[in-house]
Amino acid sequence: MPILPSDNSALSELQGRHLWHAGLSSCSQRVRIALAEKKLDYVSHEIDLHAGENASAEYQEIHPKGLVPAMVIDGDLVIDSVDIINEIDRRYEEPLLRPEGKKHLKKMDALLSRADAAQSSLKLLTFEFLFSAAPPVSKERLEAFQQNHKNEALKQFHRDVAIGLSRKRISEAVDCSHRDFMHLDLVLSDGRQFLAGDEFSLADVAWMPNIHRFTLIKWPFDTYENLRGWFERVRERSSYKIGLTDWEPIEFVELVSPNIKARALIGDGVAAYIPEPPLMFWEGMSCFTK
Ligand SMILES: N[C@@H](CCC(=O)N[C@@H](CS)C(=O)NCC(=O)O)C(=O)O
Repeated sequence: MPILPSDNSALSELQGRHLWHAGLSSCSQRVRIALAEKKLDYVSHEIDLHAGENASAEYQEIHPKGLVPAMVIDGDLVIDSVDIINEIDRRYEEPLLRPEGKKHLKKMDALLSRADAAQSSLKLLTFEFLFSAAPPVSKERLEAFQQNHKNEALKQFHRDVAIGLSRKRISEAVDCSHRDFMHLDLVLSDGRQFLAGDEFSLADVAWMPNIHRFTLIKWPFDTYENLRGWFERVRERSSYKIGLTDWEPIEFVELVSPNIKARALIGDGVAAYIPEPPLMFWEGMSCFTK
């Protein structure tokens, strides 16, 4: 159900497009890319996740799970990035970001569900390899988050991160991501230009931030040749700059990059967790459906 019923009258009275989002959030990047593809402007409400702004009472009245992104379009609240980009495409048809024909549409939807399911691995690996390369969040901030946020699963995740993620969880997340990348590589192996066919679609929008994120943590993409070629193509689009890199805090990326490289050099980078030998094709099934 993409449009959420909301008791918040301040939201239902909002006209136009309003987006609550964060610069480095991959789910927010999806939505900004879709908006850029459609050349749609919006009122930006930036939420500083690092400062724990998503734990404020005010924000939790907007997004019931206290996550970003959330979007209001003419008073209708939509959460979950895949639902938001679908809703944007449904409301604003030009250019249409879905292929024609039921069969292709079904394939695009499957790729969108897979991108949605990939979020938990992406998040875990982001905290493990990207955020851990930055100075730690203060104890006071962690405690305030635990006190103020109502999303128990999210709070548990932050507690797990604070004490250190287990090798098993890291390996599982790496394994799931590797399956996804093999699957995407296979999908592209028939020579198509984009994930759902020869036209750019929401499937590309959904996966662009994920591949970008894994490049930041130095995931070795050499073995997925088709996927690498696809990423080279999509990163040329203006929406990649407008929706993604323009919002990425460059100082943060520059700060963590040497630490990520150093961790890789001592043999504990993300590449060290990729299963060896590579999984077979038939094992490229999503972790979500397995
Ligand atoms: N399924 C949701 C996932 C949203 C989500 O996990 N958002 C992350 C940022 S990408 C978040 O808000 N994290 C807050 C936190 O870790 O405190 C979507 O696609 O929008």
